[in-house]
Amino acid sequence: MASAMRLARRPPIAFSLALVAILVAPAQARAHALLVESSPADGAVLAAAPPRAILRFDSRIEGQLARAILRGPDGRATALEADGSAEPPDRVSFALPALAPGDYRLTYRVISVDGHATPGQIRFTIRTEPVAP
Ligand SMILES: [Cu+2]
Repeated sequence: MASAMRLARRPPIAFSLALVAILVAPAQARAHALLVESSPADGAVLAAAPPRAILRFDSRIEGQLARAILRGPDGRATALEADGSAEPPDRVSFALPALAPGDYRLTYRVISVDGHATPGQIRFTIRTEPVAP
């Protein structure tokens, strides 16, 4: 009786494999098209408005399918156009409109070549220009 209960408590191999698959899957899902760097960098405080935002990933992305939305200090959301078929395949750039000083949040979504989507965001601040003495 006691040995039968011990046997019943031992997890079946299929269950163990399923558990391993569950533990490993999220790591694999994160393993592609991670943002490596951006310009502006996340959290950057800039003295002047940048003409474009550039995102670089750790793998190739489908540049044509990249999307981004910029929210500025007025709260308005502006859809940005991904530009640059000439970009290296691991990056995408977005032309920015003329930006007033303030806090900005760029929300992006890119598709890696294996079809997985990577969403994310970067924040940056354009300083108010100092008054000339
Ligand atoms: Cu993938």
